Amino acid sequence: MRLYLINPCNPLVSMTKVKESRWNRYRVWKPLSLMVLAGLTPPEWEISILDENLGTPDYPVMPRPDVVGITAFTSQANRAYEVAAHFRRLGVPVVMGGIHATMCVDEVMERVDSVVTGEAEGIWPQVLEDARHGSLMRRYDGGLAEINDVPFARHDLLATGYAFGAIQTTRGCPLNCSFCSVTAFNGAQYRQRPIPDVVREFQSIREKRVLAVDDNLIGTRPEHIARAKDLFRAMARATLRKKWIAQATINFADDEELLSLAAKAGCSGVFIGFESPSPEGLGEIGKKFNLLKGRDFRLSVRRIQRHHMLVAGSFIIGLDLDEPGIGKRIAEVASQYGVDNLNVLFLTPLPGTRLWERMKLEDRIALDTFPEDWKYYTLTFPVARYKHLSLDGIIQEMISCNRKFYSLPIILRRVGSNFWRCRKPLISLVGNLSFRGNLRVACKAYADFQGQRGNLHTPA
Ligand code: B12
Ligand code: SF4
Repeated sequence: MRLYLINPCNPLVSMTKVKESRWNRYRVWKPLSLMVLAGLTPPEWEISILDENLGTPDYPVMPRPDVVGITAFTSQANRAYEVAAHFRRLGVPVVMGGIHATMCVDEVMERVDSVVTGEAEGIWPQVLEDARHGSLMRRYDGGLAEINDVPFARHDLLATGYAFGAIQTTRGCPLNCSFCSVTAFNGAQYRQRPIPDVVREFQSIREKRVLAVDDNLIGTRPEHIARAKDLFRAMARATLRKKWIAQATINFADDEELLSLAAKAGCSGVFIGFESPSPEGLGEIGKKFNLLKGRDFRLSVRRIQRHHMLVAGSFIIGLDLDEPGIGKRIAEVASQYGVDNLNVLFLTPLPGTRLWERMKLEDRIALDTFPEDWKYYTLTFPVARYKHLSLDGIIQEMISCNRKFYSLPIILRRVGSNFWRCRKPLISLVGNLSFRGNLRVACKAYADFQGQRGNLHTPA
């Protein structure tokens, strides 16, 4: 039995163009969901994982599969349907799962043979068994998996061409920020995989660099932090010889022992969601957690950097309280905090989130010709109507933010300071120049977007 597991591309996302530049290897990330599904698949199936981010396979010349499984974030949904249509025309049953299938079941159900909602661990072997007998059901629900059942991902199945391996050590997040799908999809309970499993899986990864995809590797409560410390100790003991990066909340900086253990375990950088430069903004999106204990963000960032870990900060433009000038303000605040890289995204109502419900109710979702418009839900296009910012206005704010943070003199100052403190100046320089280089591409994408879809935006 032949199984194709497919990760569809989104042509609007520059990272799909991996063959155009060697540097793009650093922008494509492994589709871990498919590697986990492969880990759940019984041995009688011959599995191919096809990641369209590495180039679109020539499906017509490939051997006919018995079943096709497709994953998709919302931004990949259009392409997922094209791929599904191709295989359905050949009479091959198509199953789709993942976040978009879970949040938009009816839409997906119209375009594939079977939809799997939720996490797949408890249900995927059953789906395959039914497919083998030609008795696929229209819908399966995996719910939330028992975390000990998460299998080792099949790291051996993907082609080379990625700079980073991927691993997941926890699922779920209690914070439930209004714009984020994680709590709705993976639940509010923070579930942790057994440490020996994580360490052994780490050892099976080929790449020297690894992305821990956890939404928050360290968690928010004392018992979470204690587990993170145990994990880091076990990783250090296992001498993995890997450098890894992860996402974490800002409380990472609160515990010197945690920082020191993370560094010893190989952590080279963290991605932290600061989201808004103002406390009111954090209140609006439901992330007051960032403000606990009267936090000094600059000091927190410094503490992390002292352990030779880089800090990438993420902010959102387009909150209801954001007014003209917000772009420059974010760039200034990110520089004050001292982050090494800045990633700014447009506030985007993703289906299934609290923000989606609110914006829908207020008739503020500007791009709503679905499924076609899903391709713009990459957080790099303004798809909603914003309170104080017009379409042109919010795009200008984004451009001015990035131009300010990534201006050459400021990059040189940042990298110079890293050099002085012996903190990975080369990586910092490459990261900053790559973001700067992307600005031109982004401006072209905004111009195309304004030309094609801009007329739909009227102020909120
Ligand atoms: C790693 C990651 C990335 C990587 C992607 C790597 C990759 N190719 O998969 C990168 C950094 C590239 C990325 C990019 C983006 N991401 Co992202 N990302 C994540 C993150 C943190 C982890 C995903 C992961 O690997 N999980 C581990 C695997 C094992 O879990 P899983 O994917 O959920 O898969 C399970 C089930 O869903 C199910 N399943 C999944 N697929 C299938 C298929 C079948 C057939 C079946 C049966 C079951 C099934 O089974 C799996 C095992 O239980 C999630 C947050 C999260 N917790 O999911 C956000 C998340 C998926 N990302 C999100 C977003 C918005 C994006 C971007 C659009 C914007 C951005 N800049 O972040 C871009 C998309 C770019 C594009 N191509 O269009 C949103 C998606 C929401 C939505 N409705 O689409 C999430 C949920 C975060 C959030 N804040 O809400 N992301
Ligand atoms: S943005 Fe981060 S902290 Fe907020 S709910 Fe999502 S995963 Fe949790």
